[in-house]
Amino acid sequence: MTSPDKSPFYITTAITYPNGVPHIGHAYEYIATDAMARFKRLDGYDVMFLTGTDEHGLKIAQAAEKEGLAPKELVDRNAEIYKAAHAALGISYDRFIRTTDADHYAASQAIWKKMEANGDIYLSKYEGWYSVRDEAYYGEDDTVVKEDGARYTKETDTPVTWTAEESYFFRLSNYQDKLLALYEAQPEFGAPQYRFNEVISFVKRGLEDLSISRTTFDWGVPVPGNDKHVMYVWVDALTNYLTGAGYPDVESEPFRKYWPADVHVIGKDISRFHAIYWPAFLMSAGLELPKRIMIHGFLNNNGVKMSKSLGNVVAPEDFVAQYGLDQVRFFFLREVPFGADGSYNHEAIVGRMNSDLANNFGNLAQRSLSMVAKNCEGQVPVPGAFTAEDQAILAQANALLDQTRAAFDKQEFSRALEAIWGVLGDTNAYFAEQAPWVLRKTDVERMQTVLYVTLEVLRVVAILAQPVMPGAMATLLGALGQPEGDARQFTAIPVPTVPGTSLPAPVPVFPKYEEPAEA
Ligand code: ME8
Repeated sequence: MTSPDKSPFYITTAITYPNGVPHIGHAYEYIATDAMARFKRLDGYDVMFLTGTDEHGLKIAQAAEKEGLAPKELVDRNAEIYKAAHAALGISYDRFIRTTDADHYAASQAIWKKMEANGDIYLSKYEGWYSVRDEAYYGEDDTVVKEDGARYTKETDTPVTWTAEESYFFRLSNYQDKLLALYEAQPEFGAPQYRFNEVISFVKRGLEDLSISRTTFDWGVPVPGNDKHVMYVWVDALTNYLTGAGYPDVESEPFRKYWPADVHVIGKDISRFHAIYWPAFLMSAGLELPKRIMIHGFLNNNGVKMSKSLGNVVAPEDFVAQYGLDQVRFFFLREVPFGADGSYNHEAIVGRMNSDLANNFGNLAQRSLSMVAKNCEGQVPVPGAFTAEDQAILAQANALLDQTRAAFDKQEFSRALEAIWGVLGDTNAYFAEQAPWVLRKTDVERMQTVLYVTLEVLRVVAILAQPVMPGAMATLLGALGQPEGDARQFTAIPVPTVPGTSLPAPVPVFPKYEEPAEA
C-alpha cells in the first residue's frame, strides 16, 4: 500500500525485444532491478517498478514473417513467454508495459510533437549501412566486408545493407554541449564510471543528427501528421519510461510523483541510447531527466557468449528448477560486481550454494534454532548481561543497514552481500567460540544469551537479505518469530526481539546442493 508521505522511487529495466526467448542475461537484469525495487520498498519508499517488452521495429516484423504470423500475433504470443519468465524469477514489477499498449502510442506521439514544436525534427533523406539486428545505421568506416562477401558492423558483428529512405531527423548535433554540461553537472548520471566514460568520449567526438523515422515498413508508431512514416523503434522504446509514469498527462498524480525516474537499469550494449539520445529527447521535449543510468555488464556461459547457434542459451526457468530461485538470485548478485561482465557455470553456482548459503548461513540458522527448540522451550531465550563479544557482534549486525543502503544506492549488490556475509562469518566464529552446546551443561543463562545474540544477528541478516532472497528469508523470518509486515521492514532492524516470543519448529532453509544420481 502506498501512503502519501512516502518518498517515491521509480525504477525500470530495459524493455526486451520479444523476438526470441528470454535468456540468463535478461534474467540477470530483471533480478538486479527487482532486488533494488524490493530494497526500496523495505526501506519505506513508494516504489514504481516498470518492465516489459519492446514490440515494434523491423526485427520483430521480420521474425513474425519468418513464422508466418502478423507482428501483433508474434508479440502477443511472446509477451506471455516473457511474463512467465518474470513470474518464475519472482519479479515484483508494478507494470509490465508492452509498447503496443494504447497509452504508449499516445505518449510516443506526444513526445514527438513536443520535440517537433521545439524545432528539433526535420524531414530529409537518409542513406547508409543499416543493421536490422541493431536497428541502427552505421558509417562506412564502422563496417567491414568479411570472407563471405557480406558487410558487417565492426562493433556488433551484425550484417548491414545499403538503405536509402526519406526520413525525419532529430537535431542531435544541437545537443552535444548540453549533454556534456549535463555529464559535468551530474557525474553519476551514468554508472559505473568506466562505462559512463565510454559514452562521454563518444559525445566528445561529435554528434550527428539522428534518423528517427522509417518508411520501408509499417510496424511501428505512426508519425503524427505523416502516416507514411513510423517512428524509429528507439524513439518509441525509450518513451516507455514516460508512459509508465502516466505521460502525456503531466499533471496526473503518477507523473508528478514518479517522474523523473530514479534509475534506468540497462545493459552495456544500449548505453548510448540511454545516456545520449534519451536525455537529448527529454531536453528537447522540456521534460526532466532521469537521475541515473545504471549500466550492467554481460553475462556469458562459462566464458562463452550465449547464442542460439551454439545451443548454450539457458532458459531462466530451467536454471531456477535446477538450483532454486533464491539460490539463482543470490548467485548472480553476489558473484558478479554489478557493472562488470561475468560468467556463470555449474561449479561456481554450487560453490556459492554450498559455502555461502548452506554452510555459512543455513547451518548457523539450523544449529541455533534447533538448540532453542530443544533447550529453550521453543521460545526466544531471555538473555543475561551482554559481554564485550556479544556487544561487538550485535554492533556489527546493526551497522549493516547503513552499509547495505550505501551499496544499494549505487547498485553495488555484491558489495552489500559481501558485508552481510562477513558478519555471518564472524557470527559463525562467535558461535563456535562461545560453544553454547557446552554452556548447556555448565551455564544455562550464558547459553541463552549466546543463542539470543545469534538469533538477533540472524534476524537482522534475514531482513536485509529479503530483496535478494525473498522466499527463503520469509521462511527464516517466520522461524525467528517475526510476523509479516512491519517486523520485516528495515525500520524494525534496531528493535530487538522480545524474549519469550514463541518460535515454530525450525525448517532448514538452505540444503546443500546434491549432484543428481547418475541414471
Ligand atoms: O536492447 N548479459 O532489448 P534486448 C546481460 N529492446 N544482459 C544482457 C545480455 C547478456 N548476455 N544480453 C542482453 C534491447 N542483455 C532493447 C531495449 S530499452 C528502451 C530497449 C540485456 O532484448 C541488454 O543489455 O536486446 C538489455 O539491457 C536487455 O537485456 C534487453 O535486451
